[in-house]
Amino acid sequence: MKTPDILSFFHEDTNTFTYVVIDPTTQHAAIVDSVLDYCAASGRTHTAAADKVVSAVKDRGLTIDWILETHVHADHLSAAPYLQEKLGGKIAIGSHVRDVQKIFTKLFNANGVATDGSQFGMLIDDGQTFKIGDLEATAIHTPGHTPACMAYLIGDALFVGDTLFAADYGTARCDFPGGDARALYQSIQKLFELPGETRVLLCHDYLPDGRDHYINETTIAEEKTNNIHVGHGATEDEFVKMRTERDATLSMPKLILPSVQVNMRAGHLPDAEDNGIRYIKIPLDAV
Ligand SMILES: N[C@@H](CCC(=O)N[C@@H](CS)C(=O)NCC(=O)O)C(=O)O
Ligand SMILES: [Fe+2]
Repeated sequence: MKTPDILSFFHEDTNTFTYVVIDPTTQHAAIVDSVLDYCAASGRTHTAAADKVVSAVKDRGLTIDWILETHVHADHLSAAPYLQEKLGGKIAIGSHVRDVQKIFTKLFNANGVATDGSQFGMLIDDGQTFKIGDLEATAIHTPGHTPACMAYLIGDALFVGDTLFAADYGTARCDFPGGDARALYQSIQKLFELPGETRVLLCHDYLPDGRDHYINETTIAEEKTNNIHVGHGATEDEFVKMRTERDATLSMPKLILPSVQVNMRAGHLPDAEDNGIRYIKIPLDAV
C-alpha cells in the first residue's frame, strides 16, 4: 500500500481542512475539499484560502489530476472552479450529487440548474477507482450526513469528509435535507471494516471542551475504539437516538444557504442577472 504525501490547510472561519494528496513518485496530486472565502455580510468572495493551496502546488511543481469534493458542503463555498482555472484538474464528486441537486433546485426554485451532475467533470460511484499519478484511489459512498457523501481511500489514507470527526468530538450531523442518522451509522460501519492502521483525514475539527488544539488526523482503530458517538460498540439504535437528540439542539451553519446554492453548481457562482450582478437567494421560512 503506497503512502501519499499530504499537505493540510485549515480554514479557521469554517473549521475546514483542505488537503493536497500527492503521489511521491510522479508528483501528481489531488485537492480535497477546498474553500472559497465568503463574507455573508457584504456578499463578497475572496481567494486567500485557495491562494495558499495554489502557491503550495506551484512551489512544489505538482500536477493536479483531481479536485475532489467529499460532498455538497453546507458550511463553506467550494473554491474548485477557481483552483481548476489556476491549476487544472477535473472536479469530481459522488454520483448521488444528483439527488442533492434535486432537493436544492426545488428549494431555491433554481429551474435553470441541471440536476444530472453535468457541472462536474466526473461523477463517482461507490467502489469506483481512479488514479492520482501511480496512486490508486477508491471511492466509498457514505450517505448519512448528506445523500451524496463520499470517502476517498487514497493509498493508506482515508479522506472521510463529514462522517467521523475526531474521536472526542464524534460524528457529523444528519439533519440537513436528505440526511439520515441510520444511514450514517451504516456508512461508518463500512469504514470500520478497513485496517485499523488506516490513516483517517478529517474534513472538520471543532474543539470539544477541554481540548486546545485542532486535530486533522486519526486512525480507524482510534475511531473504532474511542469515538464518543460510534466507538465503544455503540449500537445503531443508540447512535440514532443520540444523533437525533443532538441535531435538534444545533443551529444551521452560518453559511448553509449560500454554500448549497454554489456547491450544487460545482462551486460556480449563480449566473449574473441582466445588470451583471450575481445573487444568492434566501428562502424565507422554508428551511
Ligand atoms: N457552527 C458551524 C456549524 C457547522 C456544522 O454544522 N458542521 C456540520 C458539518 S457541515 C456538522 O456535522 N457538525 C457536527 C456537530 O456539530 O455535531 C457553522 O456555522 O458553520
Ligand atoms: Fe458537511
